Amino acid sequence: MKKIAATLLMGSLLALAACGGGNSSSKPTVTMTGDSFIPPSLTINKGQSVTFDNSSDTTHLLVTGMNGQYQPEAGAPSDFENSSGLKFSPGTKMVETFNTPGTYKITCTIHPTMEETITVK
Ligand SMILES: [Cu+2]
Repeated sequence: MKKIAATLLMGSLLALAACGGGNSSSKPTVTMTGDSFIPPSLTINKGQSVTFDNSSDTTHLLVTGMNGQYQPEAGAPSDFENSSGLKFSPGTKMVETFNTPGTYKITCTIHPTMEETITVK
């Protein structure tokens, strides 16, 4: 009798552990250093949000496009869709949602070497 109870307990503990493992718990984040994005590319699902985290001590102005040049990209979050850019002061974080499948390039008008590719499936 005691043995059965112990077996049941072990079973439910294992089930809890499996549930709490958290497969989808990692939130997509793009971190800005002084002159680059980490990681430089990211694949997400339609409707997912990406946290843009400027943990550097430099201001970044993000737009869609490449090589520091703004280029309109249909379907990208509207915050990136203007030539003046989305301003990230040092220490600023913003969350942007990608609702339309596609491949989006994001660059910084101050640091043209910064290029991020976000693929939305
Ligand atoms: Cu920058």
